[in-house]
Amino acid sequence: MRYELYYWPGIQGRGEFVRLPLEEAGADYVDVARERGGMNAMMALLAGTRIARPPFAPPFLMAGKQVIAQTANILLFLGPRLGLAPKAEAGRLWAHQLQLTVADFVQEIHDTHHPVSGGLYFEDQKPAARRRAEAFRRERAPKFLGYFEQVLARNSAGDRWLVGGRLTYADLSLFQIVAGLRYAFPRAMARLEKKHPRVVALHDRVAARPRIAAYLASDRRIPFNNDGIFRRYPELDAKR
Ligand SMILES: N[C@@H](CCC(=O)N[C@@H](CS)C(=O)NCC(=O)O)C(=O)O
Repeated sequence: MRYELYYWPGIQGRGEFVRLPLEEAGADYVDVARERGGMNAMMALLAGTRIARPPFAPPFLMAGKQVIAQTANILLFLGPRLGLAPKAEAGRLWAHQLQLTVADFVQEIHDTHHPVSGGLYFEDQKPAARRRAEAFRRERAPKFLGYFEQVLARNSAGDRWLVGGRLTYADLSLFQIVAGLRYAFPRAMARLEKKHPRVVALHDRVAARPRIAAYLASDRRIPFNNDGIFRRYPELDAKR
């Protein structure tokens, strides 16, 4: 099966949570909008009227005739096919539950620089962004990271992975969260990392996996930049 991923070509964004499992599994996939003519193809699908079950927004995945959108839903679909989800239903739901929590976290990270509207420039919502980012750094980021730290600590199969004793797509997403927070909030994150050693160790474990390390070193990994979810605006980070 050749998967077709449709996502904005210049950013990691939410698409990265899908790229990582495809890369870890060595799956056959095309990052369509990064190919010649691919952006037109994506826009045509989004604007078109032919798809009976249309996606609201990228990322979306084409798998044969199926069109699947919503990041967590794409991963629910891909997880078992890529060997990155448990076999039993309870385990699959647990991985999905964690992924939905990642989605909430991602939205709150996005809202630090776009607290009023995604349709406005950051420059047009700076005072609100400063307030939102401060609350994020002080309350929300510690709450989310603390939650994932606890999930690791309570895992009866050990604290290497979030779900049971094997890597799942949820671990790849938590890796991406840590990498992104390091980029966006380097000062706040340096402090937060000390309180979340299991989460940081999981990040390092994922980064060291051969296929992930090769991907991160390749030009398929788009560098972080200030158009994505994780943006480096020094005024939104801690002062020191
Ligand atoms: N809940 C969706 C959110 C999708 C989403 O917000 N996609 C962004 C890019 S990361 C987008 O293009 N949004 C366009 C819009 O909301 O109008 C998911 O997790 O996939």
